[in-house]
Amino acid sequence: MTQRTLVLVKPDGVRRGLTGEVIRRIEAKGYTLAALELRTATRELLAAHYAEHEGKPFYEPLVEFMLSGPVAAMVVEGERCIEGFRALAGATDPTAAAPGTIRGDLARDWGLKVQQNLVHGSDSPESAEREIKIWFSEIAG
Ligand code: DAT
Ligand code: MG
Repeated sequence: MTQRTLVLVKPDGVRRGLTGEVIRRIEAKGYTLAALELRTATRELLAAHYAEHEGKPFYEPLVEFMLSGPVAAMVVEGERCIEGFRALAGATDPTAAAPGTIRGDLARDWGLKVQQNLVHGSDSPESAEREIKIWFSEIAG
């Protein structure tokens, strides 16, 4: 089942020069890029993107962090790539993320800043469809 998923290299990843490393891992896995753009998010875009987390204690710091610099937004395509990219990314908490994963190898907990975990990947087909519409309305559908 070929799927599309929304992947973001978050501002920490772009700042640290890890965009290429994330893309390398995606391509090495056999997935392809259907869209790729360096972009500075807005509060409105992030409110839509992170709607499920609104009201949680980490929501405001997360949004501020996501506004702190450009993100590399991409649509990744491939067989079961939604689950597949989540496996490549590793656990949300970079300290707990397994070695071999993007977060496990490259991210660390910068003092309770779990949000600085380098990448985002959609967590379900419904999320992927919703998020691709938010970030890449021109190729959604
Ligand atoms: P994921 O990015 O693995 O899908 P999520 O959707 O639960 O994780 O949360 C979105 C982001 O919010 C996550 O990448 C980092 C941040 N976050 C989640 N839980 C957090 C927490 N307990 N403290 C601080 N930031 C958190
Ligand atoms: Mg999530």
